[in-house]
Amino acid sequence: MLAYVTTNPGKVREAVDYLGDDVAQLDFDYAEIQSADLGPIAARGAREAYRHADGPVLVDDAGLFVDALEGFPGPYSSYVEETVGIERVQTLVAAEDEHRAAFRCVLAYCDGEGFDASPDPIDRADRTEAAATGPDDGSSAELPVKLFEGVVRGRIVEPRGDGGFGYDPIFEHNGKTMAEMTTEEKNAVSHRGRALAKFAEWYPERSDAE
Ligand code: ITT
Repeated sequence: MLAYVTTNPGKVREAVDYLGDDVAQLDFDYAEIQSADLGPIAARGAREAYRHADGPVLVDDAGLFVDALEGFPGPYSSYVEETVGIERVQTLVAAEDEHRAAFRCVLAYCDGEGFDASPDPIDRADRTEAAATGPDDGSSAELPVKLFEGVVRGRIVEPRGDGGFGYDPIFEHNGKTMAEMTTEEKNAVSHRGRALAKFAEWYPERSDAE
């Protein structure tokens, strides 16, 4: 059983729809470090969650990156959704000439073991961002983490649709907002769906080897 680490039930719905019942939510709120990239945040979270769960974990860190706002809210998407709200993000972007944006998702897998060389990025905690987080507690900084990334491009529009979660009502891709899509339709094109596809291709070999 693989623990999908998130406090967000919307993410779990999409992960279970894609990966099936071999995954279960682990409602664990890991510390999110400050970084302009999602990778180091997810990697650090995966190490903390692995220590907590004592078994294989998959951490999901995502965000909305608006072109006209130099990628804002990016890694701060959760805080911005809670404080400002998605309607005001939409108003802010509507005032700009450029409405294009990207959703990004990084899945970080950790099971305490190392990884063979592969095209997917592996975070060994030797990044400068990791160094910037200050002294680690020393117990797991060396744990390798494998990262799977997915991106979808679209544009910010007035809210439409009741499905999905978070910024979905204001993010349009191919004429539909993500809140107007079923979970399956969203997974077929979304940042999370693309990251899950990469993970799902790799994971069977790993779990067979256990
Ligand atoms: P966890 O950290 O516990 O997983 P979270 O919702 O805070 O839950 P993130 O930090 O990854 O997760 O989310 C960043 C923000 O982006 C948050 O406001 C989400 O609602 C939003 N978000 C993430 N994935 C999304 C998606 O597929 N569609 C719409 N909004 C999404």
